[in-house]
Amino acid sequence: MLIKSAVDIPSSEITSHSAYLNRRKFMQQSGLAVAAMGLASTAGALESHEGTLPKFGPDWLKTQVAGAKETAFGAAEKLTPYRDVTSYNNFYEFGTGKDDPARNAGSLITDPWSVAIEGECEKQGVFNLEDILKSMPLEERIYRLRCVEAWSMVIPWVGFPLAELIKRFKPLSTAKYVEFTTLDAPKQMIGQRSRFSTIDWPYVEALRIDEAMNPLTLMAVGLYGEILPKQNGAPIRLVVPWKYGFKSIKSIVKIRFTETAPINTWQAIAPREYGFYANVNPEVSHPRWSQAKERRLPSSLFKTNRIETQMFNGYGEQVAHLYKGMDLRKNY
Ligand SMILES: Nc1nc2c(c(=O)[nH]1)N[C@H]1C(S)=C(S)[C@@H](COP(=O)(O)O)O[C@H]1N2
Ligand SMILES: [Mo]
Repeated sequence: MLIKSAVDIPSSEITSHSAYLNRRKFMQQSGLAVAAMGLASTAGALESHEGTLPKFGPDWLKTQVAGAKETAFGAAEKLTPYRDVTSYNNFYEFGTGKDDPARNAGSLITDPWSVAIEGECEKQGVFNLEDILKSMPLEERIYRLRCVEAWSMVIPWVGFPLAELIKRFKPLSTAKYVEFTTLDAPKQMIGQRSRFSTIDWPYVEALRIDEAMNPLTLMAVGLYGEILPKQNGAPIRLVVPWKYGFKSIKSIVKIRFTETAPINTWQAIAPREYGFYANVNPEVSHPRWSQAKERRLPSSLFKTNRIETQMFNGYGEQVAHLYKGMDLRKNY
């Protein structure tokens, strides 16, 4: 049953940052007040995107995500609405059209989920998601996401620094790279069944270990205060905000520490167009288009919302030191 809330925040306001945070605050406060009165929580009725919320996923994860700590990350940024974040996607395992993942990802089984830890580390093994997230404090971080195709979004993620996870598995001194692999399950993923696919599944991405350990690098398990929708990479994905979106690999089932640089999926398909680093860089064009500007979603024919692209997607202060002395034209 849907209980009408006492405070209705107009949907036109809901996507602005302050409205979102105020709503969260209200939900927390009302949650407390309601609990004190011994009544069921009505917080769900406040959701502007009610009806499109994930109806799958284990309760323990939903509870943990809902309790994520707010942070100051990206607080000045205007959020891309939930609808755009969850209906305009790249997830080729579910088709190549932007609306294919939202339509086709329902068949993905996200619970139970486990992640295999392999390679140059002390603690290898297969760990279920619940154990990985146990005692992992979740936080909310608002990050810009810049796709190599020259569109971008602003997304409030819920997750934890990848560094926290890496430390637990005790990488050896020979671990120079960290490789991530997406689920390989053609029965669940219609795009993996396609005979026309140019991708050699499963999707693979990797970072240098110092990039992986950078405090900005996030493992996300939620967005907009909810668990990740399947089209956004449920139940766990990478988010590397200073790199083009294809580095932010979805639905991860394996993390492997390696001594040599892995070959990533897009790098293997078109090495002249997609390099290992893929740092957002307005000065280095893609061979087929300029990277100087981007289309910030939501955008339309009449309001294209084109903005200047920033070096390292605006995160240079935190990450430029990682590439000191490197020629970023060669290391694209
Ligand atoms: N496994 C997998 N991960 C992926 C992709 C993909 O096709 N498969 N697409 C990437 C690209 S190109 C982008 S821009 C982002 C998009 O993330 P979003 O749909 O959550 O905005 O996911 C990245 N992660
Ligand atoms: Mo992308």
